[in-house]
Amino acid sequence: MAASQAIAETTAGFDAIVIGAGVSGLYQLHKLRELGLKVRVFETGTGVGGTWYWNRYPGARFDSESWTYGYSFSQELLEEWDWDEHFAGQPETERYLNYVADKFDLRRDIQFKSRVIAAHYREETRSWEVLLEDGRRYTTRFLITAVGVLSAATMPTIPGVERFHGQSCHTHYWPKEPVRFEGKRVAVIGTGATGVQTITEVAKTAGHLTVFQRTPQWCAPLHNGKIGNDEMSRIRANFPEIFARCQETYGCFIHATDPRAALEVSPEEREAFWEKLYSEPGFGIWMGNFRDILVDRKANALISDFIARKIRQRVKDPAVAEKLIPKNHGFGTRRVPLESGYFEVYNQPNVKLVDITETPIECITPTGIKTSDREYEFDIIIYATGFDAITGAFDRIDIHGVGGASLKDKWKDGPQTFLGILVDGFPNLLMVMGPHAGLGNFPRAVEYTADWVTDLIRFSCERDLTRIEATAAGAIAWTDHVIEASEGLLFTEIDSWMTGINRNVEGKQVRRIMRYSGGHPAFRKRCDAVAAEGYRELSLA
Ligand code: NA7
Repeated sequence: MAASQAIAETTAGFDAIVIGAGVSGLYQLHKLRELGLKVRVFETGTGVGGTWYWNRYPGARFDSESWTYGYSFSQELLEEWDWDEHFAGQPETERYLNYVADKFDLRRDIQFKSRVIAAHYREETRSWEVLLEDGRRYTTRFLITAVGVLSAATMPTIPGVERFHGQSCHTHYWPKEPVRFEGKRVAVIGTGATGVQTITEVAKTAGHLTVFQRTPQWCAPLHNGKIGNDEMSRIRANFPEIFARCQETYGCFIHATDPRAALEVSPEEREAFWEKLYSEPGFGIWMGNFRDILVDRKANALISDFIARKIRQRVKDPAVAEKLIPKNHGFGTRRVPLESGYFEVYNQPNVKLVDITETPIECITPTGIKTSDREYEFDIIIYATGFDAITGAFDRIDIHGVGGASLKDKWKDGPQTFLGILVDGFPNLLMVMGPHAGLGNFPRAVEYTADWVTDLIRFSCERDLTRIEATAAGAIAWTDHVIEASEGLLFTEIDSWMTGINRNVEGKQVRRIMRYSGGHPAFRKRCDAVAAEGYRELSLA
């Protein structure tokens, strides 16, 4: 780059800077362009896709139906794109997001290999100064985070990780070049949704696979399948109904909670319903189950018992089956991993399960892993050890608002936001899928939130308003409401990324409410009301 160009860039002012070119960032860019704004997206990676750019690990795929996950905003796009599988793998999804980026000519406003490391609000100019890792600085009126909820990967704090001489990798940072497992001794640490997918795939070809499990999971079958031309035509014809249904459900999935309670129906009816759900594709067993399984301990114990029986049927060695059945949390109180033959993996002669609650890992050695009872030698160690979820990606950027206040400090005892979109004390900062927004079928919520953000910016531009901020009272009220909405939900009593726990990160050992649990329809209703009343609940100047 010529020096003059570099200087020009250093001083360039944007109307909006978006951090991240994943599902949220791409759509937000497209929307802001419609307003005619000067927008720049900064993306750490060398390509678009976010989650679907980074997570190339073996077996990475959707647990959402592909045709409910794609963007809904463009009829043309819906007509042009054919999904290959009901639950697309990472390569297909990455191809899709690249197709979207090309179709809408998004790349010309995306700056790749550009990690944002700091953002400081300047009151004098009502703008943000954004600093990249390579030292370049930019200014912008609006700063929009599209950093994802599971993008700050965390390595385990096991001594010796850096000493291993073989190949090792966190699943999130999986290399673009294929990794071969034939004849290799492979270890996987971690059995969350990622570990479950990785283990199932690696076990197919590894010489030997050893799984180091700390907490087993209540996994349920994915039942993936190919989508033929006729089926894709039928899906396409149904898109209006499909998206309308997603709008009505709690998590924006096609699966809606069954209005019955597990404890109201006869044991036979209950069992038959669960058998049906277990045999059907996708999250029905979690999101389309009886209304009480995630709030009532008895109902939860019954569904947990049902799934435990399934695990015992599928795993031949009863001792191994017992190790694979969770004992410290009930079904659905952590994110349910969907699997395609996961439990059967443990019937293979080339797979061994190590329960590290019995024999803890002491260290990683140059040749493998040492537990309390023996040393293992490996060629490859895979860390499927998860993320500093929801606030982690924010914590990794040095964000300062009015008077130099740090966002990380503000959120040290848990996030405080208005609608998961704005933060008091941080004017002109807007978050797409920030903390205390609802989780679920991500793109459905992304489209709504990015539209809401765009409408707010349009409203401000039309009125020459240059400072948008949540009020402290508004943020307190939303935070209280988020906490209230989670009361009685069994997941709040369990350690997981959904309650902000990550034992590998300092300060993330206390359970917190990290997301809005009132459901997407309620979330949208509240956001719609704020907009309909001319954003009077915000401080605008
Ligand atoms: P998760 O669900 O947070 O799983 C991480 C796994 O790694 C989990 O089994 C952890 O055990 C384990 N872990 C983490 N640190 C260690 C150490 N130090 N030693 C041993 N085991 C460890 O992350 P995923 O990537 O699987 O899934 C994240 C989300 O991405 C997923 O829910 C989907 O929505 C997509 P633990 O359970 O903490 O005992």
